[in-house]
Amino acid sequence: MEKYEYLGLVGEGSYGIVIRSRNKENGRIVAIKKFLEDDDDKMVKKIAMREIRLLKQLRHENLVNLLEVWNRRKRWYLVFEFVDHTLLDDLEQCPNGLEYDKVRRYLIQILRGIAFCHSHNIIHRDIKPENILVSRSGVVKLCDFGFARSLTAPGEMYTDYIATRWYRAPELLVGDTKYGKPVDVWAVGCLVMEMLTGEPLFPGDSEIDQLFHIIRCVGNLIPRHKELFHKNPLFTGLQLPDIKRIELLPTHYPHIPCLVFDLVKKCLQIDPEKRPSCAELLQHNYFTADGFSER
Ligand code: 38R
Repeated sequence: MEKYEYLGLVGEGSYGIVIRSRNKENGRIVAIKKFLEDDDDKMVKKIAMREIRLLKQLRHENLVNLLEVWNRRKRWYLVFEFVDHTLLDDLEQCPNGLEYDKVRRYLIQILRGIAFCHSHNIIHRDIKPENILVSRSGVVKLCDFGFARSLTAPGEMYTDYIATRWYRAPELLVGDTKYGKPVDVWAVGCLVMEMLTGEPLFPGDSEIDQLFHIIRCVGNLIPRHKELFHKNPLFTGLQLPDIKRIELLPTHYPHIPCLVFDLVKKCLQIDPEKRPSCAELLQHNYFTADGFSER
């Protein structure tokens, strides 16, 4: 711990804080994630250990690298490589959306990172601009993979899950416990639209508003999810709209090329079973048509 020199605070969240630091022995710049105190909870420790082991195994060019871990005075400290900025910073810099080529370069790397995790049966569940790191040379690295959930899971109800709701799949919103890898594919669809337009696609201000945004845009829930909605105490007394015509139409986004629009529509299927896998998305014409994915 003493070998690190404090450089500045880069992030703050329900997990704790992220500090940019310098390793005094080798000059390396790192990001230290300092977790909130884990109040003697053996479960928290057990899950933290398992997750750390997992992160150490998950080595991929598009995932942030975990360098070191320590526990001191009931707090966990995770030392990661430092990556220049986040996609959130990029979006703040470009309020009208990112350049078309940049979106494609970012997206292929995001999908490669998620595909790798999915091949190890890990679901991220919290894909959002802040969790996508971008190096100065344009290398994209996902962070926070599957970690937040496992650490906060014990004692915390599924429904007060703290992740940003804007990227949450309909199955998570209605409280389906049988969700899986398609939740990450949904988030990718939301993210691509945001990269292209500069605006979040579904900026819901509550759980129900989130569902309304989604249904208005991509159509009615599947029967199983409608049933879960009506059984969920969170939505007592609330009605779902019945949509006849969906609004995610290319005519609403005339400046978005149809190849990427087709990819987004596939990610945003209301039925999770119909969404393609990340590996399939990587074979989409958007990446293969002009030999881009080989370059
Ligand atoms: C930056 C740069 C600017 N803002 N992070 C990933 C680790 C990391 C973060 N490595 N390099 C960075 N670089 C924990 C930020 N902010 C940021 C990014 C992610 C704040 C919070 C989070 C979420 C994982 C988390 C540090 N955890």
